[in-house]
Amino acid sequence: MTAFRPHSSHWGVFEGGWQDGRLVVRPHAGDPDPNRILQNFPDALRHEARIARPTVRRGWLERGPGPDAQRGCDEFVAVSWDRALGLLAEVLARTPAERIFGGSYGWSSAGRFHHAQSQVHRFLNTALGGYVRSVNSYSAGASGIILPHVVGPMESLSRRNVTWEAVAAQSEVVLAFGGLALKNSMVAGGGISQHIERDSMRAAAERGCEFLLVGPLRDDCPAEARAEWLPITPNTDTALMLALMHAIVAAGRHDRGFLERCTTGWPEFEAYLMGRSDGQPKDAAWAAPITGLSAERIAALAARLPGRRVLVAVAHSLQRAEHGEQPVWAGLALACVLGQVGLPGGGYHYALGALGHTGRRNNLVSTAALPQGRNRVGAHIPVARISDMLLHPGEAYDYNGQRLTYPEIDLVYWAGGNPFHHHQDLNRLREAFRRIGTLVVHEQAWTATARHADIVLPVTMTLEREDIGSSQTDPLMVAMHRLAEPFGEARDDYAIFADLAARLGKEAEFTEGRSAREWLQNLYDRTAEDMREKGFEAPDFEAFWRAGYLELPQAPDDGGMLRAFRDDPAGAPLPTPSGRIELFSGTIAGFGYDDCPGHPAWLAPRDVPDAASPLRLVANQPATRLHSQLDFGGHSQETKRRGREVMRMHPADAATRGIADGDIVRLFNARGACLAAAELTDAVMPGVVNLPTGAWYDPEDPAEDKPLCVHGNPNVLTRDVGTSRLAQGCTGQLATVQVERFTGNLPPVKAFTPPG
Ligand SMILES: Nc1nc2c(c(=O)[nH]1)N[C@H]1C(S)=C(S)[C@@H](COP(=O)(O)OP(=O)(O)OC[C@H]3O[C@@H](n4cnc5c(=O)[nH]c(N)nc54)[C@H](O)[C@@H]3O)O[C@H]1N2
Ligand SMILES: Nc1nc2c(c(=O)[nH]1)N[C@H]1C(S)=C(S)[C@@H](COP(=O)(O)OP(=O)(O)OC[C@H]3O[C@@H](n4cnc5c(=O)[nH]c(N)nc54)[C@H](O)[C@@H]3O)O[C@H]1N2
Ligand SMILES: [Mo]
Repeated sequence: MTAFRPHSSHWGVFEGGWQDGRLVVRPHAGDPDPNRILQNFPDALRHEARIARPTVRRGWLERGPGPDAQRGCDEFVAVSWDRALGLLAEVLARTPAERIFGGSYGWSSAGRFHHAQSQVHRFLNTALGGYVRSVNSYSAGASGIILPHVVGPMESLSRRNVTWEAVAAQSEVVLAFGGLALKNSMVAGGGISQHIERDSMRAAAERGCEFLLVGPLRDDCPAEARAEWLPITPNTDTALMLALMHAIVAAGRHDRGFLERCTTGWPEFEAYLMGRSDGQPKDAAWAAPITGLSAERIAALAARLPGRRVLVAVAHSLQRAEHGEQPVWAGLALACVLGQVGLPGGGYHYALGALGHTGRRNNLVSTAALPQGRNRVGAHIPVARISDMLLHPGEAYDYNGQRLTYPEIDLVYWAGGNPFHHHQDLNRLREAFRRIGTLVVHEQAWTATARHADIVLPVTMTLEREDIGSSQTDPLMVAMHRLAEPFGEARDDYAIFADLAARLGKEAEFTEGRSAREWLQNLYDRTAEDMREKGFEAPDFEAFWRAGYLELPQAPDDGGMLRAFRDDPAGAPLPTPSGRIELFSGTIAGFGYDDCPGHPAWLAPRDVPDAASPLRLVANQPATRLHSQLDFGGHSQETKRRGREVMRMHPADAATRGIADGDIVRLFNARGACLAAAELTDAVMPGVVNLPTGAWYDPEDPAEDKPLCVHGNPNVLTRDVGTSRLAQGCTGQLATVQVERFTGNLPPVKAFTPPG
């Protein structure tokens, strides 16, 4: 047994050592509730799915850059590093920065220096002058745009807001739209040393706090919360929120003082709510058939809320859907009607428990990040519009009050993300990638994105390099020691970019003359200096590295922006045009979008079940991994059945289709089809099926137009349309599908076998 050394990941701080030639991973001793995602590491480290050598697609090698329908079904040729980087430097040198898409969205790994997205952005800026970038996220595409218009920056609602400590001590009711699933709070970007959610919910429930879970899946709240489940038809939460507000106002139990003092636009919104502006009161009888909850149940729920310390929590998932802006805004309005905004344990929390970042205190010092240099290209897209951009260059579209035009792209550069995991309508994405000249991918493993690339460069896994792990919402800074030698010929992203920069005559600009170790020291020193300036002691780099950990000071739980505003609306106004919470927004109304009007509104979705696609698919975050990362690892694999991802459905929906537990099923709609293994459970409401994201896309015959994914990636089924003209966010959480028992010969899963 070798000594255990510290390392960190997005799903937890841990220590690793070697025993009998095998990596052993044990969670950080201080973590009260570690998770098993860590156990994906040992098998993944030397798995055959890892990329061993630089590789070039044969068609690109022989014919050069250009549109190619072979992309995704061609052969690959292994080449030397010198040849691969020589070819790449040549094509980069002759491609104008305005024609390079370097958005490179993705989570990559936890270390702050080897963070691949920062590396690729810095490289493109320093060596080439810039790139077309992407803005916003797949996580919070709609909320990231609407919240600043109506209340303030998203971080002030998610990361600096009501804490779990306050929930445990003070909340009386937590009304959780989309739940508070422990599987989700396992994860925090940059690393997490303490998973506190389970104990916080247990403490709150034991004190008598009521958790109300509004959502299609019963297990979106842990047993410790003792939650009451209100199974709601997906994408109808806005109707329920409106009906709750209607009932509270009709009973005269709304907090008029708060609405008067802290909001603007209540009269316009109230006229809509009560039906004076459109003739339709948004009452419980109206909402019942929309939401699938009875009018009595809605009325009873409304009666339970006023006068109590209620926290309205809205999950990210609600806004990753058509008109996703509305439940985010309507939830805020509901919290205003209840008047608890800014009080300890009450009010409004966006994305509580969606990640291990929310509901926490913030560090007093910031962790230095790799400087990214200056991007001289102004063009950008909302991140989820990538296929639209590649398929429709030169076309105009609406976004947040602007009229933008999709740029023409020749080369796409990806490091640290997996668009064949994160994007919707993968058949359309394949078509989009076939239009460009060159797709470059840095990857640790043969993901579908790598398989669709022209130049594939093997990179080290986090375990194979040193780094610093840290996040603004976790007090532990971790000296991530190297635990293994690089796989095959894999190199660090940094080393690859330094080599490329040298070939482009820009090495000094990119590296500033520093080795990776010297960058770590540089980043650490900036945090240490910040600490010392604030009166705290900080060891020098060598001492930090030897100790393995540094505890960072944290700010007190002061309730953040909303508390300060409630206490003094005039003295601490919100950063909105009125300085208040906007229940009617003149700015948004002024854009004139029919799919996002000037106040929260029920807008019936277009994507609703019909005879061809009668079931609603919930494509949520997976419990056994982060997105697609290390899907070939031990923990992710042990939960598959017959090698397939598991789709859960209600026994009643299974019975009418002759599906038994464990059967292989085919999910399909107009956009595509995939296989999965069925699990029957009444934790899923009738009419809904649940297939989480993250199973690697695995086309049975990649040469086909819309091949069957034999493994269970739900993004072959989801729609590639924006939330609205306001935010153009991703709508991948939901889709409509049909499901049938699969009776053909079961095709093998090839996703983890390297391409020939
Ligand atoms: N249908 C549907 N789709 C969704 C969602 C949904 O709810 N439903 N959720 C969306 C959300 S919220 C998100 S955030 C996205 C996530 O989408 P992504 O962030 O793209 O997903 P990951 O699987 O984390 O991709 C990270 C990739 O980086 C690679 N990687 C890890 N470390 C390194 C490194 O050091 N260097 C390099 N070069 N590569 C590295 C991993 O192997 C992996 O392939 O998915 C979105 N997609
Ligand atoms: N284990 C693990 N944790 C993760 C991630 C991961 O990949 N793995 N990804 C992380 C990332 S990047 C992000 S952004 C967050 C995402 O955080 P979320 O988007 O909140 O997470 P999801 O699991 O997609 O959705 C939460 C739940 O919302 C419910 N839901 C879906 N549609 C609706 C609806 O219309 N109404 C209601 N009321 N409920 C609905 C579903 O039942 C689902 O389980 O998760 C993070 N946490
Ligand atoms: Mo996300």
